[in-house]
Amino acid sequence: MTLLRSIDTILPAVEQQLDAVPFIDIHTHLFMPSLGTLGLWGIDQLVTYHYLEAELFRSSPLKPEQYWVLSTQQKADAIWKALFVENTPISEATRGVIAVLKAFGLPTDSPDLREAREFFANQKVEPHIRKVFELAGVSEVVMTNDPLDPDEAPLWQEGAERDPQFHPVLRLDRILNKWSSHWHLVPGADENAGSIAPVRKFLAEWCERMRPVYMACSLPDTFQYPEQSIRSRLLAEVVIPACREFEIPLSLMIGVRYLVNPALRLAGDAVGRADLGALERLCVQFPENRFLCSVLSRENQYELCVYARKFSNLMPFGCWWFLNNPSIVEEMTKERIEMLGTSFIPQHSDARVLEQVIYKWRNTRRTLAPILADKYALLAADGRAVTAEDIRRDVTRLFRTNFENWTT
Ligand code: RAT
Ligand code: ZN
Repeated sequence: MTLLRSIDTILPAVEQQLDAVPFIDIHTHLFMPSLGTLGLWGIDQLVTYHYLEAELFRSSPLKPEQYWVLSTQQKADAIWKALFVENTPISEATRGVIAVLKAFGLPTDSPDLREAREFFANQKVEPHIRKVFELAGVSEVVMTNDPLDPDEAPLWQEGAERDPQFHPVLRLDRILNKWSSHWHLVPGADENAGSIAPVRKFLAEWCERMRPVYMACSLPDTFQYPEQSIRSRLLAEVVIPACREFEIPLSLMIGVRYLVNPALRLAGDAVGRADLGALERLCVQFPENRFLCSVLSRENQYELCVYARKFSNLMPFGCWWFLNNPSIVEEMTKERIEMLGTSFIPQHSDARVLEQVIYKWRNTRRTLAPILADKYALLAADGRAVTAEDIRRDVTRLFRTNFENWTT
């Protein structure tokens, strides 16, 4: 096996392995085909992604109230005109749409979306999904499945057909963050969650029905544990024991400031620095549980790495939402490698629209190649050259086995 010593030989080898290893996308908002219309795909959905909706109002006189009454096609037309025709699409989210169009050989500088619409209208969803995964270099994606979503729950109850490329996740936001408006949907539960047995039963039934690879919740920047709240009690007495019983991790996505601008709806959330002492206490109090964790604030990233060094039941993952920009991904990934080696999960796509996995994973590979290559070059300079096999093992651990080992 050839020893790679200089950056000139290391970088192409890293690029080759990043291309060759199929990744597992550990958090998306995509849906398996049997969940039908919940799954978003195609040009109008790509262009009306909430990241782009947030950008629209910075480059168009349109007001949110004028925008929300439009049809999806009209919304996409407004965004295309403002962000792609009248302006150069150099932001991360706009550039992503361009990369997807290019991947399918569609025009990237067209004055309208006609040709792209025609192309997507001619695709059959199942083969299209397989093609998209292939282009993105992902073998499987992990969904976000909410048992209290009135559109989704009945489909599971009717026995939605499984798809080996889509793994379910039991999402708990409505239970943990919005109990007061959802408790009545949990049979036998009460408003104060005074009796926890019905909630335990509810989660157990859903775990058996869905067979999730983990449970998950997004949490505000103000998240505290422990505290005097229904959420804290449900976490300690229902969710965490259920994760132990079903031997699955709990994923915590911490740091959202919900709806700072309600007029923007899904695009109206912002970010805040969280007190990761709450995470420390969870890791200490529940050593038998495994926690996946992604924090939204740039200022929290370093602490998350330090905690991961202290607690082997904590797995940092992803560069999430406002962090998924090359400059920040670079900074975070270097820091994580320096502090954790390969014992973390560098990225997930958070795709809401199928074809987004193409650009998000290409961008991840592009950003990560020089970072990994630099680390190997430093290692070689310090006395240990690497082989293509070493690189493959590391890439596989980062983008596959760290997740597989935690969830199976
Ligand atoms: O990145 C996003 O699209 C956010 O809106 C959230 O969905 C976040 O990823 C979450 O899962 O809560
Ligand atoms: Zn998400």
